Amino acid sequence: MEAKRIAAERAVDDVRDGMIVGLGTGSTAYYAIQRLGRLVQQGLSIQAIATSLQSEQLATQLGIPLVSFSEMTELDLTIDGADEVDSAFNLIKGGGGALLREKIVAAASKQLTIVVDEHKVVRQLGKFALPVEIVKFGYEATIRKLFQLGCEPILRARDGELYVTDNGNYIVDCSFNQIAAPVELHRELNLIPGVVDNGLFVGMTKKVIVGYDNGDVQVLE
Ligand code: ABF
Repeated sequence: MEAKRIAAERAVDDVRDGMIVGLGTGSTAYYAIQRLGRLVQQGLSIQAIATSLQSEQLATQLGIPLVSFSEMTELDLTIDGADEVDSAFNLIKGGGGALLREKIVAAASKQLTIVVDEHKVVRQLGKFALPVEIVKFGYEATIRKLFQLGCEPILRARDGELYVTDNGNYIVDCSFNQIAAPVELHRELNLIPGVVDNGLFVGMTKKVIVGYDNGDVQVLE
C-alpha cells in the first residue's frame, strides 16, 4: 500500500492552479485523489472529472469541484493506476472495471500520468487477464468471438452476480498469458461487434511513476 501511496502522491506534484484534472480509479489513484482533496482544502483551485462513480463520490466527499464534458474540451492532466505496464508504456487497465471511462478521460487529456507499485511493471503484457467491456445483448456470441482470438475468456462475476460496469455493460476477463502485439490485439478486439472497448492502453501515456516497497519512487518519462 505504501508503494502505491508514494507513487500516487508524487504524481500530484504536477497539478497547478486552474487545471482540469482527471481522477483515476482504484486503490492507487485513491491516494492521488486524497492528496488533491487536502490541497483543495488548503486553497488549490482545480476542477476535476472522475473516471468512475466511486472516484466521483470520493471527490465530492473531499470537496473537489467536478465538471462535465459539456463544460470543457480538454483536461490538463489525468492521474490513474494500471494493472500492468511494459517498458514501452503499454498498459493493461480495467481490473477495477472502469476501463471505458478511464480511456475516454485519458484520451481527452493533454497528459496521462500512470501510478503503479513495482509489482505492476512487466517485460511483456498478458499475465494479468485483459478486461474487455461488452454490451449485454448477445454476450454469449461476443464471448465466442473473444475465444477465437486465442484467449480464455471469463465473464466477470462478483458475489455470485454478473458484474455490471458504471455504463451498464459486462466485463470479460481474457487470459492471453502473453500479449506480443498489443497494438494489433487492441484493434482486433475493438472490431468485434459487441465489444465496447478493451483494457489495452497503447501510446496513451508518456509518464509512469513507480513506487517501491522500500519507499523509493521512480519517475519514468
Ligand atoms: C484502475 O484501477 C485500473 O485501470 C486498474 O484496473 C486498477 C488498478 O487498481 P489498483 O490501483 O487498485 O491496483 O486504475
